Amino acid sequence: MSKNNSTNKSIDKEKSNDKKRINNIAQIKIIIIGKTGSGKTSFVNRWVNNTFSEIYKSTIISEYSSKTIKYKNNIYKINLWDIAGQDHFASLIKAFCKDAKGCITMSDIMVPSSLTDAVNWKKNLDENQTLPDGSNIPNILIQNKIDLINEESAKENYNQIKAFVKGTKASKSPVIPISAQYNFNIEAVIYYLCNLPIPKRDFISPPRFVVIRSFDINHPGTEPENLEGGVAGGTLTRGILRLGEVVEIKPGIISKGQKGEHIVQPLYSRIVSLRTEDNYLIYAVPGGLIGVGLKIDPFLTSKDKLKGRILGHPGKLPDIYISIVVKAHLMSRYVGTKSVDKSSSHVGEIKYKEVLLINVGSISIASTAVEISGENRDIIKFSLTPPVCAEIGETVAFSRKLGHCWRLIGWGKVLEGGETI
Ligand SMILES: Nc1nc2c(ncn2[C@@H]2O[C@H](COP(=O)(O)OP(=O)(O)OP(=O)(O)O)[C@@H](O)[C@H]2O)c(=O)[nH]1
Ligand SMILES: [Mg+2]
Repeated sequence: MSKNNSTNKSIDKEKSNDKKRINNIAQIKIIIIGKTGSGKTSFVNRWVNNTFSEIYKSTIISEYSSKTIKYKNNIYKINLWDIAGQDHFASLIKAFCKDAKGCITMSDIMVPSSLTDAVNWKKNLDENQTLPDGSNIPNILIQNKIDLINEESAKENYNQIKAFVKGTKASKSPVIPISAQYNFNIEAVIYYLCNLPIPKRDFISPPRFVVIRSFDINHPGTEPENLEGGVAGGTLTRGILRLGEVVEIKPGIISKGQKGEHIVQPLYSRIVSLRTEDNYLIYAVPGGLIGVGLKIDPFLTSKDKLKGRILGHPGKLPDIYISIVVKAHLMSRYVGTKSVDKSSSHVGEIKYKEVLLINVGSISIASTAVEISGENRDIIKFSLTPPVCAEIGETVAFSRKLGHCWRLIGWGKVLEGGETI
């Protein structure tokens, strides 16, 4: 047998072993949304750590936790993304819902308006993300804090919710009453999540890792010879990343030239460690949050400097654009309009030269509408500052500034990239 043949066989064997090990653990990404104070973080803390606090500390942006459980002879790793419930965080949902397999919308049984909020949060989610087959992300509607009412009122409340969601998309969501405080019915929610159909993960395409955070893990004063390279934290949306591989990060270092033009310098490095919050890995697959240890100068990764970048195999990443053309879909009303005058809650069209915030991958960037065309004036060219690495067909979300807050006004698909760098 030739040397090449035996090498190919051993690669095939390794691939099939990988597949077995990968398939052994089902990764389930769940996002938790709903009104501020409804008990999202309390639910997570109760299930993951079996703790509860009466002291209310509102979540800022989002928190990630996970727990691995065995259910019907299968192992499930449930990755929970607890999204801050305050109105002004609603526009960030796009950054967190990618690849979500299920959703929990939380309502507070004592606050009737939290139910309307839960339904609006889910609408916002559906407008930003679907399952790969185009269907909406399955949802569970939770009524939390049922310890605060008696059994009869709880039943009555359940019936009211069913009547409220009848005829809406939410009517198919199971309604589960719980008490995060008294650990009531939490397991029922988790078992429901384990029964969600497992989406197909793509292990074949070149890897695409979205950087959500980046760090310098060295303590101040560490001797140069003991310095560890920079670390990028984020999520792998497709493909497999392996220890020891050379990777490219795009856009790398962005700076400005003498005429104010953007200059992008690509970054290449080798993966020296891969880890989840509780394990070191030899390879990483889509799902969950992963830390990728690199050989690059930790200064480049400090203070989230790489946030919003894409990491993958050299030469296999999308282009970097300073403008993109998007087909836009605008919502009819603003989401989370509590602080907005009702008469002005209508989302008007995007105007020429208007500055919006665009969410691409995990980054929000300022953008100006520089060309508007199409029969419905929905084909819009945006100039971007700074440039981004975007994929044709990728979904982006737009927010408009109202008062002091950015409000989600719609989403769109990237039709083509404009100028590249
Ligand atoms: N009585 C009772 N109180 C609860 C329960 N769950 C949560 N709380 C209380 O409700 C308050 C808000 O809980 P959080 O879990 O922080 O709410 P949240 O939805 O994460 O809020 P944001 O992070 O602002 O979006 C806290 O004071 C909790 O102690 C429950 O089951 N029963
Ligand atoms: Mg919270």
